[in-house]
Amino acid sequence: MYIIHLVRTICLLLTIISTGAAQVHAQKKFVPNYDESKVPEFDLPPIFKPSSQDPISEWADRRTELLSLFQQQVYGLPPTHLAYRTSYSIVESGPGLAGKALRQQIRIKLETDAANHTIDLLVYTPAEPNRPVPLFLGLNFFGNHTVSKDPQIAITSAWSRNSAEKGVSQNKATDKGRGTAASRWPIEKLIENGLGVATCYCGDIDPDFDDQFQNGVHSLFPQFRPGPDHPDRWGTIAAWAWGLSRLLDGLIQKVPQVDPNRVVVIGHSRLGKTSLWAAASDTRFAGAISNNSGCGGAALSRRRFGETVGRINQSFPHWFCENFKQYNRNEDALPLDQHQLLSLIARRPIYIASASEDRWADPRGEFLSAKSASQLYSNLGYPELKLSEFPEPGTHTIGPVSYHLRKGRHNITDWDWDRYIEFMRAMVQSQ
Ligand code: GTR
Repeated sequence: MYIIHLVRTICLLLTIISTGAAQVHAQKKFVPNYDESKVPEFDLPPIFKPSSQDPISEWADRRTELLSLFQQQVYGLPPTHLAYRTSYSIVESGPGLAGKALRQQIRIKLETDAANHTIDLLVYTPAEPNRPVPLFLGLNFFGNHTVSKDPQIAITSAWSRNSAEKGVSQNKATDKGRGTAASRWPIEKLIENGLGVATCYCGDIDPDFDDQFQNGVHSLFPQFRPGPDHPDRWGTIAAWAWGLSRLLDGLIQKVPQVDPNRVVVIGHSRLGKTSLWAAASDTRFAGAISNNSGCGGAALSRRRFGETVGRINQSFPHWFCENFKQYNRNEDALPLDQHQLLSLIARRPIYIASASEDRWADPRGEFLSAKSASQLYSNLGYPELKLSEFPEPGTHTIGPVSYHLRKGRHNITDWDWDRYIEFMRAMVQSQ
């Protein structure tokens, strides 16, 4: 009797100890690696198919293969096979920037038998352009009304993250948010340079929280909802990218002031991951700019420097598709890496931008990815990225593959935009 009791007690103690250890393990605080000497050795998966005899002429097939791998394993498939109806209306237009610009607000209505959903696009173009202008198209974080103090800009009614600084309470945007992101959107400078700029609140396309894909554009296609049984369906980044394509449709349909062949998609941080995926998925975008996009954007996942695949999937379980979670703490098993995402945008120009203090986004990993993709551009007959080594802060180089390392923190600043204007000019001149 005594022995049985003793054995039971020992078993119970062992269970308590092991459960406790598992909990401690699960709750262990994530400690990012910022030590270059601790970056593991790894082999990058090749851009060209290794067995190919003629990789350049087979590039189109290889590209299709890589695109489908990214869809299935990282961002998730968009519902390209499902029908929807679209209508566009210009809900407001008028002079902006004291008459230097034309402001237009376009409502894009998407409808299926299940639901309907609207997205609001804000467009500024020079007041009287001689010809259709090149344009930067990018999503914003807190609503169109945050990009400028212009009182005519409609305040979003979509769910917004609470923020005293952005004037959001109870998940509703208010007047107080007007112009609070203006430093990130130098509209006047772009207009003075003869360029257009268009933006839309990302939450208008898909609110940025984990709601099991009930709202936003996901609600249009309930039969295509992602979930454990459908681990390859679109997450929020793919939904945002799909939304960017719908905005491009709207520009083409309703804004003759814009040259549809010169729309460059731009984004900062999570929206930089999105701009890369949008340009990879939709070849109508003339080029792409990724500003500090980091993990799941331009940075190489295998480096595990700063934010990692496991960490991003834990913090933002809705951004990527379910399949991407297989690679949490298991990056070497990834059948691809982010330099191949950049390769999908070739031959169109790309700009990868880092900031020197933005270690979380792994600036060196972003550079190495751009460097590796630039090898493809060179094989396709374009000049390679001019930098051979990770450069000093303050360095920039413009070409078919452009790169800069701005001094400073995670942000998008005037210094960045000055380079993007140069990039746009170079793109126009090379066409
Ligand atoms: C961070 C996230 C990054 C980046 C950033 C942002 O919290 O870890 O991947 O996307 O947010 O979008 O500002």
